[in-house]
Amino acid sequence: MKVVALEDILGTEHDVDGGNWISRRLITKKDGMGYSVNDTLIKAGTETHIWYQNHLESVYCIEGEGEVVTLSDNKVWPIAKDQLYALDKNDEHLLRARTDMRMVCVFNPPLTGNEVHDENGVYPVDEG
Ligand code: 9YT
Repeated sequence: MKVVALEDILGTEHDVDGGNWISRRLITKKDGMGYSVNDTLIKAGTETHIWYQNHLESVYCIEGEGEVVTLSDNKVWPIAKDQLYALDKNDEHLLRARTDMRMVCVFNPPLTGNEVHDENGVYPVDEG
């Protein structure tokens, strides 16, 4: 059993600034859970290209609103507080934040904790 407090993550290497977003990595690979959990803030007015080719991600919005555009079909998915979207097909997408958004993000396989997107919006495979 363990308890992780957000305040203990702030200012550490697991408090990652991705530009359009700030991701606080609460549970990472080293915790041995088989998934990772982030508390992520998305900045109002931003659009982020994301394509997690190596991870499945569920994203639960607990504050704010915006939309996701899936690029395979150009479908627009409005997202608001208390809604979760699951990128169950490694979907390439745009994330647009109309307001500041706060998201709980779960990744399988787990993030090591320090990842930022590459130029294609991808996190690398962890070979470790
Ligand atoms: C919601 C989303 O995918 N934002 C990008 C950051 C990423 N989810 C993270 O590492 O927290």
